[in-house]
Amino acid sequence: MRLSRFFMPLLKETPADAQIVSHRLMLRAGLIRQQSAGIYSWLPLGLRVLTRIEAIVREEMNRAGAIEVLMPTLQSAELWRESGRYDDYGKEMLRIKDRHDRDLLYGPTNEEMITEIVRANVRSYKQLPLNLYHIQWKFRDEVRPRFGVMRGREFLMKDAYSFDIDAAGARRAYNRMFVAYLRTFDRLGLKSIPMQADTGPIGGNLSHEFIILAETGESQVFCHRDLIDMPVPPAGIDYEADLTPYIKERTSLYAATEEKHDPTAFEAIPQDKRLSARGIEVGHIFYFGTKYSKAMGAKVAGPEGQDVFLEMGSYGIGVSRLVGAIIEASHDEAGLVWPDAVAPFDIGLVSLKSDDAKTSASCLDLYERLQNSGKDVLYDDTDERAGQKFAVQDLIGLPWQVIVGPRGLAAGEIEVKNRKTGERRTMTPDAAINLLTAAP
Ligand code: 5CA
Repeated sequence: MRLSRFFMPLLKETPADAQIVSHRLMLRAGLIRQQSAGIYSWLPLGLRVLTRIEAIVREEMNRAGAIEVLMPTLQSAELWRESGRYDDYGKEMLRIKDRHDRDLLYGPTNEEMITEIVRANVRSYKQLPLNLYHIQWKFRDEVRPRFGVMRGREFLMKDAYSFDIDAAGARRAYNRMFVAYLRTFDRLGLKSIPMQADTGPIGGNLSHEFIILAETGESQVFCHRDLIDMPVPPAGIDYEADLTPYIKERTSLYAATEEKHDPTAFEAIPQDKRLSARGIEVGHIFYFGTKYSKAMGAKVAGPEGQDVFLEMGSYGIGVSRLVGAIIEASHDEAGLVWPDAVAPFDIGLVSLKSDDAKTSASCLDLYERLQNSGKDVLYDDTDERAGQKFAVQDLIGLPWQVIVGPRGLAAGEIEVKNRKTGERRTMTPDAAINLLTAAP
């Protein structure tokens, strides 16, 4: 993509009402634009990041055996009256009337709708287990939307729902999601810690929040320090195998959010290993048994022909919140520092003199060769001055910068900068291609 033809509206001034660094940087680097409180447009750079996160979430869900569907954002109030949550949900739910005066709502979550789909289509235990998920916009009329996409009113969520014939099966489904979540956040360059958590309006009595430690996080959390660097399950993990030993190991050390905090258990941890910190909740998994299946009559024929209510769990990831969480974990004074896996482009190619024929020819050659080897390149072909171009590159935080100017070219060299380490090296264009297209 040529910058001269791209749409990347940067802000010069830091927006006064943005309180945390991720929100400030998302606005300054033109990732999002606020449309109303807690409601954002995703501009091209932001959308590219969001899409890449979504792809990783999808890949790990599929690998764990979940199946993708897409449910609508608007739901009928009737479904929610069946579960009893239409009244319980209160003001957080956005309620809408259509032209026939029917009650609709903008979905804050989808337990009811997915239960209806499974109730209508699954008749026998032989069709189980089943885990269905979608990645869809949600609306919650939060009392205090804040910190940009961290606590929005409209936000993108991955929500999965598992259906099993018995509690043991449901626990296996829960364990699979537990492992898939650790892998997903690791691939996004984040260290997540599963913590015992409150189930709130979703229900049930077993749940884990996946927390990223960050000073700006909204949750107060308590845990054993050794959890921070625990290894993550490998890509080849067998999801059909018994994952219990793995989950046991992961949950053997104390980790809880404020609502579930047990000071006695916490103080039993050696003092130098106690961690009381702030965290961002990027995912939340729940086991709630037959709460929805009983209320909504979702049952199947069991092995002996008897009717059995479905055992269920639900599993959420805050996809749009993750953009903010990744930035909180990875930035510096000059701007964003994207992990390779989610960067909006792999490389920023900077021409130091766009009106110089040799420089332009060299840039174009690099641009084409890098793109042909599968790299996404943002080519700054504008006629801004060099200092300004460097500041923009640092602000948008692409993993690599390739800087091409007449003086270097006269010596047959260009410059390559690693955004994360700040290291700059001069080399020939061929050496740069080799470096940047080497397998990650
Ligand atoms: N139905 C369940 C699981 S699918 C559910 O809704 N869980 S949840 O309420 O915990 O939300 C799942 C995830 O969505 C949270 O872990 C969080 O990362 C994200 N999330 C929740 N509310 C917001 C919000 N207002 N803004 C941005 N992300 C949010």
